[in-house]
Amino acid sequence: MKYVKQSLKALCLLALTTSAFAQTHEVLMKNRGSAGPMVYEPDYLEIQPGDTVKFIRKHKSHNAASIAELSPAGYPGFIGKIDEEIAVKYDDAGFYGIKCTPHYAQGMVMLIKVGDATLPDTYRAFKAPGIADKRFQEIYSRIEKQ
Ligand SMILES: [Cu+2]
Repeated sequence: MKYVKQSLKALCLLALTTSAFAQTHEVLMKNRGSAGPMVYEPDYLEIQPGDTVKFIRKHKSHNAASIAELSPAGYPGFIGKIDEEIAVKYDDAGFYGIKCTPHYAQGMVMLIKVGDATLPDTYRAFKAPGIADKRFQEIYSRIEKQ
């Protein structure tokens, strides 16, 4: 019985440490993917507050930058340099739009959901340039079906 109790205690400790560990999620910046040319893969992530997203340079001439209109109020945002592999930590719940600065209108965008959040109506109403709008609307309808 003592052994069982100790095992349970160990299991609980393990569970606690696991959930306390922030994760790092990798997103590839690519010239072409399954969704067509100029993509992030994946184009949608659900992460927990404290997690980090790392943008990996699979192909050249891309970056990752926040989209002011598709960020929670007060978010300072960031702009990665071209070909820079940046790691961005997300502490606050909400939805965060990401764009590749040179390929924004070509639809190189993605969306990150942090923690518990509801997609704001302003996101859906916002018209991103070129193909980016179509890709965002497609991501939104995918979220709705979940
Ligand atoms: Cu790009």
